[in-house]
Amino acid sequence: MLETAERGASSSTKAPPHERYLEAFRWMLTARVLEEKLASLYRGGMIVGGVYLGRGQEAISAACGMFLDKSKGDLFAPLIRDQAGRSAFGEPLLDVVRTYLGSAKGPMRGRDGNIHRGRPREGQLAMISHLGAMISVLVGRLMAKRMRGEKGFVGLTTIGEGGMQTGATHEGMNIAAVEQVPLVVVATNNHYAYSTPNDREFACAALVDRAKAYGYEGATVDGTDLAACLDVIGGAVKRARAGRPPQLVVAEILRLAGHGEHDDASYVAPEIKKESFAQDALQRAEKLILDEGLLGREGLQQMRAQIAAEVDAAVATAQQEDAPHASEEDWSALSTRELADQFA
Ligand SMILES: Cc1ncc(C[n+]2csc(CCOP(=O)(O)OP(=O)(O)O)c2C)c(N)n1
Repeated sequence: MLETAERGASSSTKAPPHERYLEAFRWMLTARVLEEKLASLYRGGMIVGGVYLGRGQEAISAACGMFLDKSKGDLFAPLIRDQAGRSAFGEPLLDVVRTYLGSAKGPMRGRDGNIHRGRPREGQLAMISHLGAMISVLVGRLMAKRMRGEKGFVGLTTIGEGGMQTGATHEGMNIAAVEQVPLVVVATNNHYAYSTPNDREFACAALVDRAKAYGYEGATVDGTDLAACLDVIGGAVKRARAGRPPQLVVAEILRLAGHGEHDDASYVAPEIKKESFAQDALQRAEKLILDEGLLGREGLQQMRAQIAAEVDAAVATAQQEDAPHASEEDWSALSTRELADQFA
C-alpha cells in the first residue's frame, strides 16, 4: 500500500503545472455558479424534484474529471456531488439544465429530472441512486472493454463515506481487485450521510485502511486543497492506467450544503464547522490562483461573469424547449420500443 499522502506534502514537493490550477479552478467555479443557479431555480419552484449540490466538493470532483481522457476510452461514473467533474469530463451545460428543467432535448429526454443523467456511449455512465451500485456497473464495463481487447483505459467512480458502508460497495470493490481492472474509487468523507454523522456510519479508524484489505493501493487527501487533489487523484489515475492494482483515494471535507436543497442541514454540529476540513475548497482555490499570480481579482471577476453568462444562456435555451409529450411518448422501461420488443 502507498504511503498516505499528507496534506500539502505531495502538493508542495510535486506541484502540477500551473495551467492545471487555472483549468481546475474554472471547472470548480463553473460547478459553483451553475449550482447556485439551480438552487435559485429550485427555490423559485421551477425545478420539479430534488436538487443536490456539490458545494465544498469541487476540488476533488474537478480533479476526477480532469485526469480522465475520453480519447483513451476512459469511463467516469459520477455521483450527486460531481458537477465539477462532470463538466471537466466534457458534460455540456445544456445537458445539465435541460435535465433539471425537463426538456425533451436533454440526454434523458425529459425522463429524469436531476442527476441520473449520462452519456454512456461517450464514457459518462448514467448514475444509479442505490449507493454502491455504480462500482460494480463500472467494473463490468471495464471487464467488457478488456474482453474486447481494448487497452490503456481507466474507470473512475466516486462514493460518499455513507455509500461506502453498503453491501453493494463491498462487492464491487472486492471484485475489482479480484479481476485487477484499472479502477479508481474516489471516496469523499464529507462527515454526514444525509443527517448521519461519522460515528454512526463506521467504526474503523480510517476508511483508507480498507484499501489494504481489498487489495487496493490507498491514499488520503485534504479535499479542500486543490493542489493536493490534483496531485493525489492525478497520481491514482496514472497508477491505475499503468496496470497497478485498483486505487482508493479518501478525501476529507465538510458538506457545505444540505443533503439536497430541501434540507437545511441544521443537524451539522457547530464545532465541526471550525475544523480545517470545513474550509471552502473554492475559496482556497481562489487564493491559490491569486497567490500564484495566475489571475488577479479583476480576472477572477471576469471569469465568474463569463461563466454566469454561459449558464444563463443555457437556462434560457432549455426553458423554451418542450417537455416530453404524453401523447407521443412511449414509456417503456427500456430506452426504446425496439429494445423492449426484443424482450417481449
Ligand atoms: C442503498 C441506499 N441506501 C440509502 C439510500 C438513500 N440515500 C441517498 S443519498 C444518502 C446519503 C449518502 O451519504 P454519503 O454516501 O456519505 O454521500 P453524501 O450525500 O454525503 O455525498 C442516502 C442514505 C440510497 N440511495 N441507497
